Amino acid sequence: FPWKTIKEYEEILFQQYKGIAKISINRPHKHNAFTPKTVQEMSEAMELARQDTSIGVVILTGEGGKAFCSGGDQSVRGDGGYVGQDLVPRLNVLDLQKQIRSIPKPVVAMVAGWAIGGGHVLHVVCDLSIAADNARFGQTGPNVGSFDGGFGASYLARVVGQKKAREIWYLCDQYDAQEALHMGLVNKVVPLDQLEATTISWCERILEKSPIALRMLKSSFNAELDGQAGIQELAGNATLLYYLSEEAKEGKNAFLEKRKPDFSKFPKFP
Ligand code: 2NE
Repeated sequence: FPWKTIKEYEEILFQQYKGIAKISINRPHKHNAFTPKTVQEMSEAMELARQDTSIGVVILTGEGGKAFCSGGDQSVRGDGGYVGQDLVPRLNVLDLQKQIRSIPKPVVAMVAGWAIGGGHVLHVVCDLSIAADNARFGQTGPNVGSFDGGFGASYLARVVGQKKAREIWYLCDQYDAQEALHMGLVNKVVPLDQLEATTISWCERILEKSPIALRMLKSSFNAELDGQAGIQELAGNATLLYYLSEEAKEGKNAFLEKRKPDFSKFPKFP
């Protein structure tokens, strides 16, 4: 596919094809483990994809065909988090998880090879996951002295159920693509050589749909789980729709024209 680079980064690729943005971790020598810098770059790219009105869907993936992401880079894990060039320990991947969930456009995980640890959680929080037949899924936290009790636990349990989520975390087993499909952890499994074509075809079908309907649906799915923050997202979309109406414009225009607003012509719907 003729991907065009949107912006050059050191640890990720950020590309566009039609209305699809692709954010790809580019550290295949470490199975795409992330450092604070990787996450900071992904976070910036996700924000750019959010702000770009020509982009309707985002693919999250990893380069090399052998790994989606193997979680936090253990070689830069220090006391209190993962240590970047500024020597400050961070767990900034948690902010990226929230961004993936709140960007008002579908995010599709395109998973080849390992989706492990914090890398597994990244695909879990995506709207959809398409897996290659070589994909392998699992958590490792209790093996390596870590855990993700946020979306990595509670949202995983919403996806696969409480018993399975507890098994995934307590045993740290690895599951193949068919097992992942069976437990509802991924939407589709395809041969590795068809992974990108299938993912793009799904994205193209999404791009044919009404962007506001998709945005409302995403925030509605989130609102059910995310409490006050989820309601804020959904309500923000209601405000967006209201601003588009003549009724809301009457309020703004009246203020600017220094007159009393006349809302009498607007229906009081049952
Ligand atoms: C993924 C797995 C099972 C693959 O095994 P294998 O045998 O296929 O590959 P190998 O040889 O282990 O990995 C290839 C290279 O990538 C590095 C390895 O060290 C190796 O490098 P060399 O020895 O060739 O130099 N590598 C792989 N994953 C890495 C990592 N996460 N950090 C640094 N280097 C890594 C196997 O590689 C594996 O188990 N990897 C570790 C998975 C893991 O435990 N991740 C961290 C979980 S904790 C987390 O991500 C987290 C959290 O719990 C909470 C908040 C935020 C993050």
